[in-house]
Amino acid sequence: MGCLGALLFLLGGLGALAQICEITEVDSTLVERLGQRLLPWMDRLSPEQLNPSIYVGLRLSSLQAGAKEAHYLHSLKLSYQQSLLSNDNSDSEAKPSMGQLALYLLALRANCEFVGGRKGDRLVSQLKRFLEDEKGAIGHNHQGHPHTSYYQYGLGILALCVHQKRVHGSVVGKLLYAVEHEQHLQQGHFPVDTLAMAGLAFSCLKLSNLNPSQRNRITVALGRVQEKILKAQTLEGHFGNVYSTPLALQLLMASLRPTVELGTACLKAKAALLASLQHKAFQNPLMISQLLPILNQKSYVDLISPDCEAPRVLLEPATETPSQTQVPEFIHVTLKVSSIFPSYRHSVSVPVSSSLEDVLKKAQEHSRFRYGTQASLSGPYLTSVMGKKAGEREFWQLLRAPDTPLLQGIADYRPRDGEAIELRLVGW
Ligand code: B12
Repeated sequence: MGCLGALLFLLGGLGALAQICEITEVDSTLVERLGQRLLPWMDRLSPEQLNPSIYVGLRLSSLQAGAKEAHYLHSLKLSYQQSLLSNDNSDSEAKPSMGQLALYLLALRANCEFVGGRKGDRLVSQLKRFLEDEKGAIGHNHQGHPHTSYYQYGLGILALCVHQKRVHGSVVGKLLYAVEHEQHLQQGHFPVDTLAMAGLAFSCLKLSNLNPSQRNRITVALGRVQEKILKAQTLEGHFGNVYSTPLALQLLMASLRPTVELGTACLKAKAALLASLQHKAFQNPLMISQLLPILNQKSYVDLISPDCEAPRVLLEPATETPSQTQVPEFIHVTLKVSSIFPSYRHSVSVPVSSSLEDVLKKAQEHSRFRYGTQASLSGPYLTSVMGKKAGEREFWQLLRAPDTPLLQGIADYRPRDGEAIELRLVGW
């Protein structure tokens, strides 16, 4: 055992190990800059742009947005209640998904509200119904898949749990089974994010003792989640990738099984995360919303009993440095699509620092390229290419040729000069 090991052992003896995975002493200017990036998104109040995750992230952070924050919650309530409680099924496309309803319930809890009353009860029933449907889709023999994902399934259980609403043991049982037989989660593309969300749901159930008959199974599954996440640590220190690390840390922070190995892994992850922050890797508001809680030593599990009186620093809008108007420099990016016939390949010229979305737009204007997107909490999601829509359990994967999947979506990724980007239809 090295110096660090000895220190951790000593802390354990003092009963302080529960805080072993906390990310403390992060430069407050760095944290404020992250919060400032959320502010412009809080002015976007149209139903497709409202994002309950932003509200949750801010409330669990050390920062606050004053009146803007209250107004944002008000808009969330209007929008979610209207679309979820209206009996009008004509625009069912626009109705929030199970995961979005779950995030909305987390947002209410982040404001120290318990969902209740006639309207609240209807929302809880809807979420329970969603979970029952998903349980049906997974099937008795666990051969099927949820229509959404195990990520949203875990999120749904977590949201009900922080509101102290019990879900049937058979619903929890499907998530337990998926973790116990990890091929179900491993097949997916982002096992660390999914495992972390399942683990957060289990932690909540365990702490709230809502499903006492499954207590032992939940404890074992939590241990397994922790072990899998630790195994997924990269040489750099991230759990999975840079963007799964915040949720992984939320889970590890809420861990009830602190060990020396965990302490060492968390220190490494903290270093990797701080390096990513310096490199401005966190621009996407959803990603920032998952990161801010851990920089304030909080996780979604803290929504069991949130501290709404905790002092938080008021965010001021970032002061913009006027950019000098220069003649834009241009870069060339090659766009490839081989999953269709005839295949497509075209080089596009765009200004430096254009997003991949700008490349797609330019290609659409100047060639036979066509694409379609759908708004999501992470930004525009690519749904179709050259008229071909991704089917159920398929998606248009973004890759840097020849074979490196991108870690960002079309709105955030900024290709470099000479890069070739492939859009590939794959199963998940
Ligand atoms: C499940 C999932 C998927 C599924 C989604 C299908 C489904 N029916 O669920 C699949 C495997 C298809 C997928 C694909 C991709 N994903 Co994904 N995905 C997730 C995951 C685990 C959960 C998303 C979710 O359900 N959220 C909850 C619900 C309530 O929110 P929602 O907005 O309504 O959910 C929808 C969107 O999230 C959308 N979606 C999923 N992934 C992505 C990624 C981007 C960039 C966008 C704009 C939308 C989007 O699908 C969800 C279901 O409709 C998150 C993990 C996380 N930490 O958030 C990663 C995550 C969001 N994905 C990520 C990435 C990078 C991608 C891809 C760009 C990968 C690639 N190289 O192609 C593609 C998207 C490409 C495209 N066509 O635009 C990153 C985003 C990082 C970032 N910087 O923003 C995350 C954080 C995973 C990670 N750790 O790297 N994903």
